[in-house]
Amino acid sequence: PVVFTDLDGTLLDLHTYDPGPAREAVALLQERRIPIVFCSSKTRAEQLVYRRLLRIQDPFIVENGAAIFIPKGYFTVPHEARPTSHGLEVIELGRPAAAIRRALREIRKETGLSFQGYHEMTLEEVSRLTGLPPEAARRATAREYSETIVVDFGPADWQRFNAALVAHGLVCFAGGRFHTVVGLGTDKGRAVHLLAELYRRQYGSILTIGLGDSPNDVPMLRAVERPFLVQRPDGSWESVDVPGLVPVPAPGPEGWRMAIEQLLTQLAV
Ligand code: 2M8
Ligand code: MG
Ligand code: MG
Repeated sequence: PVVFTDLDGTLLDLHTYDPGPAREAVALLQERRIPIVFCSSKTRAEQLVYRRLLRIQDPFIVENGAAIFIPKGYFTVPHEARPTSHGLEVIELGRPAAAIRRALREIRKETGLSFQGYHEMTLEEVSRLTGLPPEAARRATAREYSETIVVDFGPADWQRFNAALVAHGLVCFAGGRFHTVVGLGTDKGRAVHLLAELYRRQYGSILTIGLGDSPNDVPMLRAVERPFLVQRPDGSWESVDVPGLVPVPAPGPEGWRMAIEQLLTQLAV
């Protein structure tokens, strides 16, 4: 098996960014040598910190499916990836952040809509908005293939904004609290499909598991055989349309722990 998981609001508490009770379940997977693949809108810099914290050494998917990072030598079968820093190789699926930021400025001029991207805020503003300490806020702004934006649109403005994005070859996904813009055709599901294929080339058939909490997780949940949806902090589930979805009756990391325990029980029989 391979576990693909969202971070914020799923493996990590949406507000404290802490894995809390999920740590026990991470350890259970690690004892069984089951890979844990982060699949999040978080950046490479942010995910490196959580990999270190949880001692995870598996590949990871950043910025809403825009790139896959693979430790050098992790797969021995050949695949398309180019070397980068931290002993990693990268498969880039999205568009460069600079081009996305440029297009967003043009869209603002064309539509007159008002929205604000991380790169247009000070570090203090991003820190206050996200609740991340300044150093972590800096890692969130170190975006390579996306831009997180803050918007307050009604339905009509959303329609105009989405149309403008598509015209510029972009698309926007709703995370737990904000929206993140990536290149059109980029989503968590596409990256999961590609990475699952690399696992299959290496190991033959594998069971794929997915855990998420938000609309941007839907493509990932649709791409796996066992999709789990954890609750929001208020105890509700995001309304999503995913065949075979298992709603977990607990929020964030507590739900993550329950889902993994349930999975391991099923795998044991
Ligand atoms: C953004 O991600 C969250 C989680 O899904 C969201 O969209 O609501 C990203 O900018 C991420 O990089 C950042 O760490 C997070 C902070 O809450 O916000
Ligand atoms: Mg989330
Ligand atoms: Mg996320």
